[in-house]
Amino acid sequence: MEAQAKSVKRVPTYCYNCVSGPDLMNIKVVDGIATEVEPNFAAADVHPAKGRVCVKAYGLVQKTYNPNRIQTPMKRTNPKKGRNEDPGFVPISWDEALDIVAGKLKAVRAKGLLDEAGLPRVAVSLGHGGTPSNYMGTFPAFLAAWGEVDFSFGSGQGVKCVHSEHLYGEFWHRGFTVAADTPNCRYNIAVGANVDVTGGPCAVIRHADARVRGYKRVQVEPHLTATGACSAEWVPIRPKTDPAFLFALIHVLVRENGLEKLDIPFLRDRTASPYLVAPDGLYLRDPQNGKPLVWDETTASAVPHDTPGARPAVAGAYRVAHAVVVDADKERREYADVEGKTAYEMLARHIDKYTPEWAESICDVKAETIRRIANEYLAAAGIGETIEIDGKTLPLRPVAVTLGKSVNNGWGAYECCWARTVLAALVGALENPGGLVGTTVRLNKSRDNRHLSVKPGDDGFMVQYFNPTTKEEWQAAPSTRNLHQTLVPIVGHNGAWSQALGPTQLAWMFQGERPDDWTMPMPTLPEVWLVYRSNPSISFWDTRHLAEIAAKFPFMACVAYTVDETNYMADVLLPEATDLESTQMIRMGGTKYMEQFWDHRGVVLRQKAVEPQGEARDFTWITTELAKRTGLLEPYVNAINKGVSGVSPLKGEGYDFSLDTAVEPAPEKIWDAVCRAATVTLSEGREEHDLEWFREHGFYTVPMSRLDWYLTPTMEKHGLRYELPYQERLLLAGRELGRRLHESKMNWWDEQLSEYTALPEWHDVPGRWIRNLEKSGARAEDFPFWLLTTKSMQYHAGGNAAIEVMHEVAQNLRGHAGVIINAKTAASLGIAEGDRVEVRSHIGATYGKAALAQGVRPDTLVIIGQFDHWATPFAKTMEAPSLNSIAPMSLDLTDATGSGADIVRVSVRRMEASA
Ligand SMILES: Nc1nc2c(c(=O)[nH]1)N[C@H]1C(S)=C(S)[C@@H](COP(=O)(O)OP(=O)(O)OC[C@H]3O[C@@H](n4cnc5c(=O)[nH]c(N)nc54)[C@H](O)[C@@H]3O)O[C@H]1N2
Ligand SMILES: Nc1nc2c(c(=O)[nH]1)N[C@H]1C(S)=C(S)[C@@H](COP(=O)(O)OP(=O)(O)OC[C@H]3O[C@@H](n4cnc5c(=O)[nH]c(N)nc54)[C@H](O)[C@@H]3O)O[C@H]1N2
Ligand code: SF4
Ligand SMILES: [Mo]
Repeated sequence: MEAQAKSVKRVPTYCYNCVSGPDLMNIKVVDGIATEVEPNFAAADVHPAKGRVCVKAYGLVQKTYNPNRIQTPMKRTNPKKGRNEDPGFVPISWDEALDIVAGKLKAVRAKGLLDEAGLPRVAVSLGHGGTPSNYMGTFPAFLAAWGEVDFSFGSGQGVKCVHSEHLYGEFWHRGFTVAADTPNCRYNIAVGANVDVTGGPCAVIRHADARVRGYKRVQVEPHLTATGACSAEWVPIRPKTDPAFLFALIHVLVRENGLEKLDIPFLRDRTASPYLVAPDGLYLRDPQNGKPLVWDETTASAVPHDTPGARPAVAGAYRVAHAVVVDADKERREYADVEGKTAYEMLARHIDKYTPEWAESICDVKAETIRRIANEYLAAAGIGETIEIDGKTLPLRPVAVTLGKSVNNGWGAYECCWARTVLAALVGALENPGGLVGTTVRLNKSRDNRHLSVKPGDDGFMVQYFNPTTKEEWQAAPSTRNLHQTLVPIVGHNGAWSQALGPTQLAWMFQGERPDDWTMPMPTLPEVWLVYRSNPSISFWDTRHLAEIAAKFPFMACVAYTVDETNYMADVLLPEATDLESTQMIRMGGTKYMEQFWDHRGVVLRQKAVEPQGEARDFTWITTELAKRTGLLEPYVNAINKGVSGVSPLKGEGYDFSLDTAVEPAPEKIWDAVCRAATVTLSEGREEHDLEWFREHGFYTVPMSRLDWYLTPTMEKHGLRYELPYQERLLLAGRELGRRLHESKMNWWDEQLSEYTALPEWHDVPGRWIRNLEKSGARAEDFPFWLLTTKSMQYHAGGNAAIEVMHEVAQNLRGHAGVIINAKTAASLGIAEGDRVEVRSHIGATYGKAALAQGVRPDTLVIIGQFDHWATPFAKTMEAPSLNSIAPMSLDLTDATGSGADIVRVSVRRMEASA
């Protein structure tokens, strides 16, 4: 075919369909038709995966030519909405579609951005871990021009993503997402972190190289994932007991090995270990300046933590002549001749009871295994070793505990995140080469450089932007439907990310029922709901019910690829030019989730390799039309000029590519300006490249030092400490939040308040799921199994479920589109390979084919991915089961950060063979 073709070209572009991107590729285009996805070897020297993409990207050709695509704007003709109501979508012109949407938006604007409940009249839902922003062109500039928007209605990204890690990781070490420093790591305890499957080609190559080098990965997970299979050891832990396992590891380090074997300089200088804690559990502070006190070994006296020349004691208890503590609401208490224990001492005493023998019965992991793993971890940490990086000598601490999304959410997640970060701190592996490193920040600025987010704050720690819980400032009337500022201090208020990481299930649940003692304004429905690349009716919990709630929204417009279970309720569908048909420039390089750690940073262009199908239009064109039709052209172009959608401001020192705010800019004009501004800023004025240049070259990078991978040198530079191991701030935030809620006569968040502890205690985490089903009237013994979910290499959440070839390749995996059951368990239930089974929870049932395996705990079932589609073309014919159809949305299963886990108690039985 190539030989006879008139034209063959290779178009460089990116894939960013899952959060592990961007990855670089070429699209082979033969006579105007995309025929193949190929690596972009021109990027081999800069891209960590050497210019390669994963299997999912190879589906993009079929995605483009999928006959089931929405190819013209559509409007709904059936005013009734619901799963059993055919929407009656009919094609309309772009003019009509844009006028309908802009008309609704203008009507809203005329009434005011906020409604009578004080909530934004417009809500926007974007899916899959923020990846839509890599496809929605200038839409962020439109949102900026618009003003208040509610991002409350989540899709499962956020609260069932790696949620607690996002919040606590960013709080402790600016690690919105946290990874091992794999290229230097020697020992990785991966607790449900399925990174060979989910980390994309950059993670796969890093871990493969590390294996060759001889690193050891211990996979702690109830079933054997591909990641587990590629690990040195698999520890099949009982679901939801991971905090106990991790606490026992700390016990072995602290109680059985002791401080002398740990990284004393790191604990002393970079953590709050020496801070003295009063008998009431608060930091002892200097009566004059309020600074936390430490015990100075050189003068044998209590001094403020930042006293020059002091040598703080890490362990021990000391008598302090005079000190104060500052409790919730700034209540000050004075102490004379009081005993202060160091924070490390508090930890050591606290962890005493959590022995490996204690953990064994909870986790179903042998005490000797736990003890051995802890000791292997400590030995591999090589405390005292150093490494030279770009001319600087840094500690080398090649050990890391990594956490996957299912231990990172819901009850137990705080304990897991705390324990693994403490494990890193104890051996000096936190943000040092070889150890545990954050990849990016989202709740803090600057979002492109987490080092710039490190600024001195209170008590010798980094500045933190908690939502206020003081009497004067607490947000008693929520500003969003998921109550993020009202209920979750740690999520902060940094724009869309803080909002979207609020307890999004509350936004859904409280549209139906609210707690009896709800005293806040009644939540309203948004008047306009915009949805892009997100399918909450498949990806959330209790999805059948969720779809019914979505059906009540008065007006919904979706930028759509195919019909799906969420936009089935839409009033207008706008067809978008997809991955290979449209243009956008984004940043790449630096450090970014999941394991993108580069030696370069730069920008990459996604470009129109082929003409859009049908009447599909570039999202930037759609956005500009909406801005024009809503009268927001000027603020919209202004936002673009400020760099809201591009990668850098279009005007800066020594350059000016800014666009005329009075003129409607063509998409090419916008991206041309962005290309120029990006290259001028990246090269510090040395180079300027336009859109034409990028069409040929694809990307532009400048070198970056690996020193930027690690935060500790920056902390050192500022003389700051990590806020570990003791959590006074969280304790006080919880106390104040409790007072505010109780003053408002609300007790429905009390269970969540119990999570605010300075040193987390084990509580019966798995028992919460059992109590939840009993509370709803079901009997625990009727649901004897755990049902979990896991991801597969072939799917990015539900985003490519409509692409047939993905299903075809996924069939090569055991258990895809089925229910994975331990072979012995199956035999005892009379279930054979391939039998159709019913998996039932207390809220419903889901059906699929049994896939028998040895590599899964006898008490655990697993369903891969998120399926059970009923509207998405092709996907709905797959008859694949889904955990989401039968896992409840519940306040009881929501933790203090507002997240929940993908897990539910179930029964399983063989369906009678049909005649
Ligand atoms: N059972 C189970 N549930 C899960 C998970 C799990 O592992 N198992 N994972 C959870 C996690 S971590 C996350 S982040 C969420 C993600 O869940 P969501 O945030 O809902 O994201 P996706 O499933 O990727 O959304 C996909 C939607 O985007 C549409 N789409 C795909 N390509 C295009 C395009 O080019 N243009 C347009 N306009 N639309 C497009 C698809 O048709 C689909 O409707 O799911 C969560 N839910
Ligand atoms: N191929 C692919 N890659 C992706 C995505 C995708 O959809 N597809 N999505 C991206 C996104 S949005 C995210 S959030 C990340 C998620 O990345 P991961 O967290 O690596 O994703 P999962 O495959 O869901 O892995 C979670 C594992 O936890 C296990 N697990 C469940 N319950 C427990 C428990 O109680 N204890 C322990 N120890 N393990 C448990 C599950 O069996 C599962 O294998 O992946 C990203 N990368
Ligand atoms: S890992 Fe695969 S799907 Fe995700 S961005 Fe990279 S190439 Fe695309
Ligand atoms: Mo996610």
